This record gives sequence, C-alpha cells and structure tokens, in this order.
Amino acid sequence: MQVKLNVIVGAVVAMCGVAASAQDAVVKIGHVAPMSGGQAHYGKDNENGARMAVEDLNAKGVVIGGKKVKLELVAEDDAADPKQGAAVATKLCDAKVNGVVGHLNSGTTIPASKIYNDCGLPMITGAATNPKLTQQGFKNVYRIIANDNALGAGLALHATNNLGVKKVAIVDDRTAYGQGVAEVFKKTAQAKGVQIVDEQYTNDKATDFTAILTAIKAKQPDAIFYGGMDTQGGPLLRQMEQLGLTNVKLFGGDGICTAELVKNSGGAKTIENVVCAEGGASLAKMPSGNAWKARYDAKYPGQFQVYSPYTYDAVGVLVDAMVKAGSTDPKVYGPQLFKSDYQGVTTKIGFESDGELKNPAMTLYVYKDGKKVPLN
Ligand code: ABU
Repeated sequence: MQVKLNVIVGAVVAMCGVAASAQDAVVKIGHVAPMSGGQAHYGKDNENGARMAVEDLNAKGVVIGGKKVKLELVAEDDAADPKQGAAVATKLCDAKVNGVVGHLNSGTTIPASKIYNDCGLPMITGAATNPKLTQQGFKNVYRIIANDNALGAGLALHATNNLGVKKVAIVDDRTAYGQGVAEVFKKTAQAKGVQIVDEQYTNDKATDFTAILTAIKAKQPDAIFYGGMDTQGGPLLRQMEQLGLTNVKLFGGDGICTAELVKNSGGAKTIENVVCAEGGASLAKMPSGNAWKARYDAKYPGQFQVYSPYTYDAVGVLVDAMVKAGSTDPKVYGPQLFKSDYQGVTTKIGFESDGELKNPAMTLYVYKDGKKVPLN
C-alpha cells in the first residue's frame, strides 16, 4: 500500500515537474536591507520582491548541473547602518551563501561590496544608486537600476528645460546616496544656468526641518532639491506647507519617490509640488510590470514601495547564471553574470563591464490625488 502511495505521489510530482523536495540541494540567496528603523518599509518591500522570486522559482522548479535544487532566502537586517551592513556581509560570507541581493542603501552597499568582493561572493543591488559602487574595480558587484548620475541629471534637466526653474536651494542628508544625488543635480543645474541660492544639511534620523526651511525661505527659491529618503522627505514637505512654501517645487531622487511619501507628509498639499525620479521604466512600461504588481499586491497588500521588482529580478538573474553555468559555486557561475541576457520583469537585463545595467531607463514622477503618476 505504501509503495502504491509513493508511486502516486511520484507520478503527481512528475506531472507537475515542479515541487522541490526536502532532499533537493539547497541554494542560499542572501538578502540584505533595513528591516528595522525608519527605512524598514523600503526593506520589507525589497525582501518581499526577493522572497517572491524564490517562491516562484521553487514552484517552477530549478535544475542546476543536472540536479534539482531548492532555493532558500537568507534574509538579514542592516538597519541602513554602514557598520551593521558590514557585519551582515561578513556573516553571509561566513555562511557561504551562494549569492547576495542587496543592500538597499548606498551607504551600506559600498562598504559591504568590498567584503563580498574579498570573499568572492557575487552581489546585485536593486536599490543602491550611488555611482561609486561600480567604480571600485570589483568583478562581482552588479546594479540592475539606473544610478544617480541619471536621476540627478534627469531631474535638473526637467527643472530647467520644462519648468523654467531659476533658483534652487539644496538639502541633503549627508548619506552616500543623499549627498551624491544632490551633487549631480547641482552640477547639472548650474551648467544650465540655475542659481543655487542655499545649501543645507540634515541627517537620516531628523524630523524637524524648521530651521533649514526658514533659512531657505529667506532666499526665495523656485525649488528645493532634497537628497535623502521619504522618512525625512515627508516631514520636510509638511513643514514646507506649514511655513508657507506652497509654491516651491520639491525635487528628489528615487529615495523620496514612494507611496509612503504621501503618508509621511501627513496629507500635505505640497505633495502636488513634488517631482521625483526612479531608475527604471514605470510599471506600465515594464515588460510584465502590471501583471507582476497585481500578484505582488495580492501577496503583500499595501507594502509596495519602489524596488521590489528589481530585487525580484536580481534573484532571477543570479539563478539564471547558476543554471547556465551548471554550478552554484560563486567562482564558477560568477563570470556567467557578465554574459547575462535575462528577460526580467523590469527589463531585459545585461551588464556593462563595470557591473552597471546596460541601457537603464529613467522615469520622472509627480503626485496627483495622492498617487504617484509617471510623466514619461
Ligand atoms: N537609491 C536611493 C536609496 C538607496 C540608496 O542608494 O541609498
């Protein structure tokens, strides 16, 4: 009777050709993002994307080197803190995971990338956008989203060419991301004849921007550029409204370009003054963005922010390289990543020799009726 049951179960699995069994070799994919603190909503979204990819691939069935494997996500929290990011990177190297998706923040990803490089572990970020990440000469560091050179310059060109902005104040949170994207915006805007009337600095824990905004108000800018995340961008918007800066545009990169910005601004009308940029196509223009987003929303209601389609694809690219190389050994499949030609949810993914995505898209957004709307 037991033999008969095993035969039936075996036949069902063979028909589906998909289910991973407890005996399958385990392939560990590390994922790192802030899962605690003020940026946990981004981290949760990123982790959801990676987890969804692992579940989809396991359901479909993955065969590497002739053997069925089971993917397992090893999810870690770096709290957006460079020191914690480095500690987690060392932990993932020691745990001998097969590849890493992450980190989220440029300030954690750049130092962590050296640790992964030293232990020979390929990593792909779907969120960290500071250009310096891929300028270190590492052979196992990849990014599948446009970097801040595209975001900062795209925003500055839109501000000058399309909106006639002449006087800008710049605020950044002094993180690798915030400072970097603000510098690119400033350089491009100045080259277009824009006057930078003030530069102010904050940090990624701040909540009160009254002093900064009061100083800026006196300089009468047409716009403020904020280099930082929505955790500060939201309160900054609310305080702009409270101080009467209601006709001043707020520009920012992907860090503020979230659904959460609306919540964090406490319903401020100044949300209508925001123009932000993301390093990819809008969901509607991604090859399978809308269908993917509907599945994501069903699985993780209300948790979508920005980067989950990219972390989803990052897992797909890593596993595709392992399948093509017939090995889960980073030394063997690592070089295959450079030859990637992978159809993802976000785009067709291939890499430049420095690890940057080939031909990345960039999309500008505004907010209408409390919702983020693409401009291009
Ligand atoms: N790309 C914005 C948020 C992540 C980062 O680069 O720090």
